[in-house]
Amino acid sequence: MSQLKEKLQEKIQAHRPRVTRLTKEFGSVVIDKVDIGQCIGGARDIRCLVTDISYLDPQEGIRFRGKTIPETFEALPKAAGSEYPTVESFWYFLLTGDVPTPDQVKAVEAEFKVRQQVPEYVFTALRALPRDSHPMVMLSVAIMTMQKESKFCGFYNSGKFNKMDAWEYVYEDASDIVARIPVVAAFIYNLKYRGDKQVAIDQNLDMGANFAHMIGQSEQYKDVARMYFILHSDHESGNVSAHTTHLVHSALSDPYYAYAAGLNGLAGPLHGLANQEVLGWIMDFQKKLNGAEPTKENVTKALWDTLNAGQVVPGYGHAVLRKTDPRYTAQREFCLKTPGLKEDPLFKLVAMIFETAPGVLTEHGKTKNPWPNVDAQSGVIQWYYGVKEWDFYTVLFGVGRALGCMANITWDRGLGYAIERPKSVTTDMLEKWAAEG
Ligand code: FAM
Repeated sequence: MSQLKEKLQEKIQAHRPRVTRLTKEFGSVVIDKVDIGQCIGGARDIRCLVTDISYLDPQEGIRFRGKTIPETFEALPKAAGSEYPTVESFWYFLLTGDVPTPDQVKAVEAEFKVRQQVPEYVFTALRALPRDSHPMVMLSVAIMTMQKESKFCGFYNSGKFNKMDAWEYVYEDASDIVARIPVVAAFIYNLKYRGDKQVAIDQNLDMGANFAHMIGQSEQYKDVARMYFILHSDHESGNVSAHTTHLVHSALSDPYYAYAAGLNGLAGPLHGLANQEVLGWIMDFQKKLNGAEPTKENVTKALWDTLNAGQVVPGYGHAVLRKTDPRYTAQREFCLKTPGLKEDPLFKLVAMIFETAPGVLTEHGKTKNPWPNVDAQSGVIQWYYGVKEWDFYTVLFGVGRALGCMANITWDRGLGYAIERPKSVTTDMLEKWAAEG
């Protein structure tokens, strides 16, 4: 058993009695109530999910295992020659809640090198798809194609399945998916945008650095990849991709089925696809400017044009957050400290939208949160480094999100969470309860 798996076993075993006690002794303690608005309005704010991987405070933003984004970056061992941690060290941290030692990180890196071999049939399947398929379709298909590798499914069908050990097989699948997904993403990028010019894995590089290498990127982009994958990993469990993954896995569908479903949710424009939409919005705006300088006035007009056309301003608003997303801030700070990037015209335009959009959205008066979310900033960095194919941006999100979703379902099985099955009601019932007050 690997060091990480052993540590995880220890943590899961220590945690199980807490859940048993809560269920047995305190199962009827009320922690929320539901109104008609929430029932019709997407279950907003209802407390009915549990996860210890991350927690989202509306004012403060995300905490991974109790740490804010700056605290997480500060605490974790860094990649060689970099001020950013490796994705592998973050994976250890998300799964166990412990900051790993450099040796523990090395062990995960070595484990990922073994796991990251993607079966050749996955590439054959991807090449058989129409080349103009959206890259999120390709990513989802690749994950589904690998389902036949599932160790969890094998365990289930072995006749020896039991609830206590099931998490170990989820952990195996989860680790395989996390290790392989950047390799698949790089393959898709090279297939779609670089004439199928494929690059072999560099066995000496950590996950983020190897992804940069495989898509033909610069030394600096290695940190971009590390930062990007970590920032996009988890946002507690109610968001569409995390919740879908949890829901599908709750039926004991294996991690491949579950994460492909999560990715399909991430591909929606109100969720992960928003970063692609942001770039699309900006490019349309620049086209309309026809060479003129962007100003506060013309940005304001463009924002109102979007709103008056009944569309949302992509990259702004959030279901839970009520302040600027710290994932936006982390990326903005990266831009500000990177020579060249802070003078980049696209960065300046995004910064001007940041100055303008909250006021416009407040005046518009609909959104509960006029501040930017993660997607408002992420495309700028990719564009600057030459990853200009913006329909690929959600794939990058999907690589990062695998970390959170896979850590979550490993724990779901460790703690034996039930199949999810909320209750539905009819409109007649709602009207009856409404009349009764
Ligand atoms: N532009 C215009 N209108 C907006 C808006 C925006 N950016 N954000 C919210 N609204 C509207 C929303 O459409 C709703 O209008 P109706 O009452 O006519 O339906 C109203 O404001 C109230 O919505 P809310 O309660 O503030 O937000 P929701 O919780 O319903 O939705 C989002 C949250 C994220 C789906 C929504 O803010 C949105 O559509 N934002 C733009 C898309 C985006 O950036 N998504 C990415 C979210 C991100 F964090 C992620 O998942 N990656």
